[in-house]
Amino acid sequence: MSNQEIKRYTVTAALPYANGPVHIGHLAGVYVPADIYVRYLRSNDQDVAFVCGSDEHGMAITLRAKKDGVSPQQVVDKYHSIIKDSFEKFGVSFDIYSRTSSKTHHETSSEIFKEMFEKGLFDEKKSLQYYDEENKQFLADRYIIGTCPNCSFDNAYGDQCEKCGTSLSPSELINPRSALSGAKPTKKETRHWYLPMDKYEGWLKKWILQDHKEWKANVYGQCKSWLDNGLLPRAMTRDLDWGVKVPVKGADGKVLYVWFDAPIGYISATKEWAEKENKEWEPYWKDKDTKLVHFIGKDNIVFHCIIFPTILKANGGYILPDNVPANEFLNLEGNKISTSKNWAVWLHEYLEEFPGKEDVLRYALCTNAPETKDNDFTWKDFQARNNNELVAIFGNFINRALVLTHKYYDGKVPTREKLFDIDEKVLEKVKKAPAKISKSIENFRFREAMTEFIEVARVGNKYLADTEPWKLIKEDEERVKTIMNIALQIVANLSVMGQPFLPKTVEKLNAILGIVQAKWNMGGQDNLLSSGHQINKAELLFSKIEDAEVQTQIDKLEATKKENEMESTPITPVKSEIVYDDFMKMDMRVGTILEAESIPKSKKLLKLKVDTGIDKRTVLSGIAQYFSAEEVVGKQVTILVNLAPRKIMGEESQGMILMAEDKEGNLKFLQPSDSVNPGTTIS
Ligand code: B3M
Ligand code: ZN
Repeated sequence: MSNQEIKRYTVTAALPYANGPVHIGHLAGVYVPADIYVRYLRSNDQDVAFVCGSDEHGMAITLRAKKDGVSPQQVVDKYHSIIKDSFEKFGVSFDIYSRTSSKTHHETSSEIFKEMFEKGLFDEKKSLQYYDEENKQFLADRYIIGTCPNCSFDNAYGDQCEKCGTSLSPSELINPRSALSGAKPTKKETRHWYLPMDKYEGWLKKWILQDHKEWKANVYGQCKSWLDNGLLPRAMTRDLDWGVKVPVKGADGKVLYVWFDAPIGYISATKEWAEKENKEWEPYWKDKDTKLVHFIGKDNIVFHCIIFPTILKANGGYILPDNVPANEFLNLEGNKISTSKNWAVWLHEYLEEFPGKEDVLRYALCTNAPETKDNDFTWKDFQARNNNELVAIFGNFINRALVLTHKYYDGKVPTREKLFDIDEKVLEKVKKAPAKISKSIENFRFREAMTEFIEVARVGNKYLADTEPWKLIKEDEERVKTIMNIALQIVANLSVMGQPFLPKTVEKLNAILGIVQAKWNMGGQDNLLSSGHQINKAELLFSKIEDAEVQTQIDKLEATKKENEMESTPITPVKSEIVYDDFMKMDMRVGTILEAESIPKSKKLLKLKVDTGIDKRTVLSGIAQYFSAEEVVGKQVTILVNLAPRKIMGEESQGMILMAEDKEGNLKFLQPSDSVNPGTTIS
């Protein structure tokens, strides 16, 4: 669509599952780019509906509810408010942040399903599905666990093996069991309504592969491989009790497939917003002069480029997405971000720990966004972006311009006299910037757009450094007036062009400059501030982030990593049960190592002389790879003294030193917390 034909924009951002808070991966992948795009459109006076909300149905929610021992509604109520609140505080400027458990959404999504059902657009199919007799519940794929046929991991899900990543179907699992009861599931007949995706394959190939070659390569490529592999009918209903009830007779106990209802959540949210704004919602979803853009992460491409458009196409009368600029994934300190492993920087925690630094995170996530490939967030890079760019270039330039204006002119913008070549060049660069930034934003290249924006500050910084008004003031006051006037025009331009990128900073800057927010089309001009205009007291827009602040965050992640490792250590299976009398046969004592020596030809053994309190005896122990002979002398140890003597490497060993083995296989002595007499019994 050319810009002239566009009357309005509907911009959607992926509905975050309300089963956990939002983290920086969500922000970098979806919400920061979406917000930059929308703020840019609004600064161009475009009519925009920016909609989002919590995705409150589906497996993710019910599994969390089961894990937390609460109801799905309690889960979504908790996380919907955390997510909504953190987006607001961070400054993502949704027109509405709704939720799919809303009445409007249930009505809208079931209406659309019913319309399709009545048009005969679904194929009804019976199938045998795994069923949990104890819970009287059909088991969705995620609720079936078993051994992966590919890697023998014994906790693979019915749809995917988390260990080797293989996509599975429940029938492929070896020894399947119910995640609800642990029991072996039975098979029971059920029926579902399938969307015959295969029938839309030809249309999709034309609509995407021919008509949307301009889509991002990562998006186009994923769509192409899905279409090349051929589409299969996909069930649009599930045997679950949490979700939008299927509005068809005889469908008790069934709900809409979450990926049928969730994207319709964009439409429901638009309806709710339009009602509040006393507007019509239809133009935003039905008028051909509306540009629809979906912001998502790469794992949602098929749902937004193939399934949802097919639903809209089948229904008829709806517009289709003009673009779906999906980002790749953001990793954290070299590891995949993981909600379940708490390996994340949670937005609500960031906002608490870095108050007033919302734009710093926006900046760091935008300049480092995974736009074409997965990228990595590190706290050191976050600190560097803030200190070396926002403080040292952007903030430093603006502060210098403001401070010098107060120092030389009591805060009034000085007149501009004769222009020199350096002045002309600088003003020419600033004049060209808005068009460059517009092109990058309109092509969803936000990293590039941000770089072009910060370049304007670099130009200003260099202009002052080259002209040195603080030296010139002593000899050529007229010249300094011109320099400071131009510097202030550049500052005002940073306010105009900074709106999409650093909204909170621009708000502060406008207050300092004593101006109202100018529109995008004012950008590039060299007379945004008229001579004599009074600017207010300067304040620092950014402050340095110290090493200690960043180290705290790194330590926090290290602690998380240790917890995860402890949790993920496969616990050695318990040995077969013994009775009390068996245990009482063992005579364990505290012993003290008197002497120790290595044994020739053995890397593993140390020959120890141990004072057992009963006698002083020789014990051979396989600890040589973990301890030197010198360092064990004097140590108190746990020794099994009534173990029958054994010949090892030609030496007789009389007893056994008990050791603990950690997850790396290192051995640790078992010692009393305080030293005791050798021979002290252990029971
Ligand atoms: N709830 C987000 C995800 O897959 C999913 C997006 C729905 S957008 C309609 O993580
Ligand atoms: Zn596997």
